[in-house]
Amino acid sequence: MKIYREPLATMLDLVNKYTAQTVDIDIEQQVRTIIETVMAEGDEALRKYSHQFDGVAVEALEVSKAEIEDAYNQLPAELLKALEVAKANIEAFHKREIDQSFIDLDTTGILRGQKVTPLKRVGIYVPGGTAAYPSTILMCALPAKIAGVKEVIMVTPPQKEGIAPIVLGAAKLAGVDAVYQVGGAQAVAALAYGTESIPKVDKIVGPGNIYVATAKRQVFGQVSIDMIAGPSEIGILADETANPVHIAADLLSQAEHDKRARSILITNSEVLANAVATEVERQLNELPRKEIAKVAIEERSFIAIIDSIEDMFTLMNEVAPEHLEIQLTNAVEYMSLVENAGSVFLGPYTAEPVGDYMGGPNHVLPTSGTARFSSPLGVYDFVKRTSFMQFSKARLQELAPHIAVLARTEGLEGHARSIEIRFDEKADQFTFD
Ligand code: HSO
Ligand code: ZN
Repeated sequence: MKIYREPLATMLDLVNKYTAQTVDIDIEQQVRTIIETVMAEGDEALRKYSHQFDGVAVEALEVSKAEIEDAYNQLPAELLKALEVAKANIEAFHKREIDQSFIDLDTTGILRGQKVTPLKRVGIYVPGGTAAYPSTILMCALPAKIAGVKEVIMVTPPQKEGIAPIVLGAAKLAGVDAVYQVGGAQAVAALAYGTESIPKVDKIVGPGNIYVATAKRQVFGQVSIDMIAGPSEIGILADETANPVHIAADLLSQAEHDKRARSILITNSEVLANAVATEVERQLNELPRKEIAKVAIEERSFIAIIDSIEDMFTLMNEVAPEHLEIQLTNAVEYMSLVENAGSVFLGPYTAEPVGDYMGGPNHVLPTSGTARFSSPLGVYDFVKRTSFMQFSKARLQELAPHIAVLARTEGLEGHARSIEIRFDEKADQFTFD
């Protein structure tokens, strides 16, 4: 693993170079065509693309309730137990995220407030193959259910041997209402516009490959989306009190996700930096997914040695990592220095995978520096707000001249009259005759 010992300014430049994003025009165009075809041809287009891209001839797009029930009943006991523990922890945390409606009655003659309403129907995209993680199904569906979403539906690419029973079992446990076997950009198009079999949704959430991500970007506006999730990242801030064997394992835990994953250690200890680099090499060779993790470690990851704790945080805030571990003494005291991070893991025993599975907070998190402006997936993603107000005649009269001035300044005479006419005696005497 590369070790840098450079001034802060040089390291900040290096970090920016790592996070530059690119757009692939060719994929943009292919996805646009797929979306237009699904809009025009509906289910027929979904079957055609499933055959072309997944090599599967799909009859019924919806997976039967009996198949889902069977899959759930056949979950190995140990796995079912693990999913149940995860569910309980995720629910306990996410219940704290519920947004309350409010009414403000503080001023006589004025009532105003905000009503929070759940989205009616949402769609979860679950990738196919080995990236079909049951944990992600819980992370997406449970907050939606807690928010009060009536219908949570799921799409996942068709498989020759049928959708994996663990995916279907996890979907049932998470309260998913219907599962459709369709993937890629065509599935996103179906969720956004609806087809004969698949109802259109208000929001699409969940991770996916570049085609899914591009499709989500293109249908945004027609529907809402959660975020565009990139490869996993972990940032670790540690000093000489941290254990290099643990830190190396944590860096590798995210590196094994993807060749484009990124693992970064920032430390003020040269001794720790060297020990972690050696440990990463050693543990990497023993990892079943070493082919993937090796590329992520060699091409996208690094260790930076920075002398002051403040500067360590400045650099990490520039990285804005999806996951941030703080392995410093009294870790929680450093939360005030954290500005940009998806989810923070404090102290020596909060290894990142605690959060991937069952710590409670969500694991669908902002990546690629987007923690600068966005948040973990949460209950708040599945609701919308509507504001309301009511004014008495006297309260309106106080504001009337100010409204009229602003309206006329904007050249909107009709706006001014709509207010002033309420104080016009002739209008008051109006009768139907
Ligand atoms: N670390 C991944 C989530 C995940 N890990 C699922 C294991 N399963 C992105 O946050
Ligand atoms: Zn993970």
